Amino acid sequence: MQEVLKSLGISDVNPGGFAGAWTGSGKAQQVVSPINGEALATVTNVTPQEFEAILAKSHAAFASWKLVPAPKRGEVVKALGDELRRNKAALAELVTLEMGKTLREGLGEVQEMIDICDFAVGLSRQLYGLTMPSERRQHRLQEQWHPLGVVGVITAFNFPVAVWSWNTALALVCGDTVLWKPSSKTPLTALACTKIAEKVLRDFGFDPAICSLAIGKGSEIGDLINTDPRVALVSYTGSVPGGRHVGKLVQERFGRHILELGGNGAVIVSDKGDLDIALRSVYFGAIGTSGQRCTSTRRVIVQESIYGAFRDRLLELYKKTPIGDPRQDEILMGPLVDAGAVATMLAAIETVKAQGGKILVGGEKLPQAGGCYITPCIAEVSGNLPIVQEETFAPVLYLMPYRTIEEAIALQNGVPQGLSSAIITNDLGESELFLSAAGSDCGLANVNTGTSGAEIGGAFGGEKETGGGRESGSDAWKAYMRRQTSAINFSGKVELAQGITLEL
Ligand code: UN1
Repeated sequence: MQEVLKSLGISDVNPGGFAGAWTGSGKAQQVVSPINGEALATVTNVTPQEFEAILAKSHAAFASWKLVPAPKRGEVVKALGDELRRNKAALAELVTLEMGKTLREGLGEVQEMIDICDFAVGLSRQLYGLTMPSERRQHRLQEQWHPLGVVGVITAFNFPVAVWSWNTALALVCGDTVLWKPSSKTPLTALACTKIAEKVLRDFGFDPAICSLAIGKGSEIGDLINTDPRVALVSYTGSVPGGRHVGKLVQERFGRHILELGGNGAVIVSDKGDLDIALRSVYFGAIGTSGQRCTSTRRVIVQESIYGAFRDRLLELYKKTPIGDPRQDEILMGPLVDAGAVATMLAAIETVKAQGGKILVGGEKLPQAGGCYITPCIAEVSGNLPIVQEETFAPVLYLMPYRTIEEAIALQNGVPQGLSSAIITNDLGESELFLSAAGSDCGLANVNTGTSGAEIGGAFGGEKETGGGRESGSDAWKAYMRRQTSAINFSGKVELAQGITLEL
């Protein structure tokens, strides 16, 4: 355990701030592993004064970074991807140690970082603007994309490194600098990533403040990011109330934001689908990362003619779930992130019962040290009860029957969140309806694969209370740049648009 920390440059006590130099004289926080409650290392928070210096340096670094040609910035991101490849095993292990996801999922998360770097390298030569026909003779209309500024990246504990990389890889090729505030539950992985970025930037002779870091507890540091006009874009991943708060503060100063908030993923299991695919998709979607993904499957909507058969087979899988130390290969579900998450899950189960739901399996706290292990739970419900409409960030799965496909889609859409959804069917009419304007209202809508595990090539994000932001692939990069439209006149005369004449 100590070796992996050391190999990633983490000591017993680490300053939590970086903008070319490491600082952090604020409160010290000890990080313990949810695997067994053992202490991993200590991090000292940045003070508001230190934060100010970090932001000033990140802002100053933007002035020169934005002038570096985009394909050259892409070379830096290529080297970042290579450095992540070299550190893949160690970084994955640290993710597992710090937040408890299984090692195979930790490796998948680091792979996601590598993938977005590769994507961004290609993008660095494809930051295309359009040219449009002008309505005037010998005029040209064009648009260009310019670097935006400092991007404040506020991330959650559940994907402690991938979400930073989605934002950072794009921001860097777009010519922006990054100021990262990670979850206070996962500061060590943030230190490790920042040290990797620092090495790469120094190797190229660029200002390492291009990838800055400010670790601090509570909303103090977050609010300094949200309210400061030097932060051009705030990319926030977290809860709906958190996003509402960030959105208001950033909008107040007309800053930009990308909000990636709660999910409430549902899978519709049709009688015209493959039951084995349905089972595997739902099972991984619900217990993967111990139900702590935004994209986790929280609801299964099953056609009534196969409801009993599906439920019984899923219950069998749940009862056999190998739960334990997530570093062991045979384990499919590790701990929750902390004892508070277990308490939240237990409270939600009590609410389910009070609202008329029936617990079919799970929800038993296990005795391991650290108090973070619990068996995954399935609750049978008649529909979207009030508790079902809330995102409980834990492995609680709600099972409900449907009769018609229209009814299933209405149930799927009948929650405030709109991130991820899926249908398991081999019926073309059903899958096309699900993907049509009359279908899923989510940002992610899958067919014959589950709600989680989105690839980096697509835009990631969702609608309604999920916040509307998009990160990662497709044209999500546009949020990290400012668009400039130009009319260029080479006629030697003045001609006004819209046919307006000017007699002098
Ligand atoms: C998140 O849960 O915040 O689609 C991100 C997935 C992962 C990312 C999840 N690629 O499940």
